[in-house]
Amino acid sequence: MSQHVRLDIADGIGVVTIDRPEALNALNDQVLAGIEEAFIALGRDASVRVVILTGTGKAFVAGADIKAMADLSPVEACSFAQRGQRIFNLIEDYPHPVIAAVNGFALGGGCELAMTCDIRIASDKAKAGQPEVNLGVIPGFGGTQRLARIMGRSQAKYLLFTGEVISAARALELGLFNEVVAPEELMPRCMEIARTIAAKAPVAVSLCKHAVNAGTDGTLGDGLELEAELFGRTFTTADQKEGMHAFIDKRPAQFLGK
Ligand code: DAK
Repeated sequence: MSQHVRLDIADGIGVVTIDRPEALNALNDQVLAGIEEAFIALGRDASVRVVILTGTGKAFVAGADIKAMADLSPVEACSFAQRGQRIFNLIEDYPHPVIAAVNGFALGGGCELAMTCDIRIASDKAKAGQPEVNLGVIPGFGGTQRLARIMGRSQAKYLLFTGEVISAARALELGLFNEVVAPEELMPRCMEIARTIAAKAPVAVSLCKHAVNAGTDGTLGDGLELEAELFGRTFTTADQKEGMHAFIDKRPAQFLGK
């Protein structure tokens, strides 16, 4: 694992911590490699049901590393973007929910990283934005696309054009953050949500994620067709039988993840 990224797994919950506080957790090659290694390792661990992604210090991630990017050639910039997008897709396509615990600045590539996660819980000290226009570039890790899908085109364009850095409270209003809590409550609240999700039927949770991700960008008809197919797939699992019979028997369900 990269020196800048830690992975801890306990009780079905993986915690990925970006730990490069001296550069506000800016995404350089080592940090990107560490995130990639962490999600590959998580993908191989069948015990994991939920992942929390966070940063150390006063930033979640303050963006792609401007110092590392400044003198890239166009070919190197393209390869950097492709690498970043591949890693961000790995998180978005990870089969279990990923919660961003946004502990501080989530700017540029950091805001884009948080947006690849399924749920964003933030400290009231967090700030978010896409300030790339201040640097003469546009977001390269999916920001124009995911921001508009989360908050609508008009609000996304405002943030993209102005580069404004917004408070956690404003990000909550815009739907970028799901919830804002006091800093000391951030990890306990994320763990509480993670434990709640981890207690549900894992295949059903995973298929919910897939249905939303794969089904909401096309027509409603196509999305409903996908939902019906995935609904049918849950009836191939032991957990569907267990969940329904536990309800009928008036007892808690014991899910096996199959
Ligand atoms: N990159 C590199 N270093 C950074 C950094 C960053 N994004 N953000 C902060 N740092 C470093 C600072 O340079 C400083 O280092 P030293 O001077 O101590 O060596 C250290 O972290 C502490 O930062 P500050 O001293 O600035 O701390 P403050 O509390 O005063 O200010 C700040 C915090 C977050 C307001 C400020 O650091 C800031 O404005 N940072 C830059 C935020 C930003 O502009 N982020 C967007 C980066 S651009 C693409 C792929 C990806 C992208 C674009 C294209 N393709 C390949 C097409 C993505 C672009 C971005 O993310």
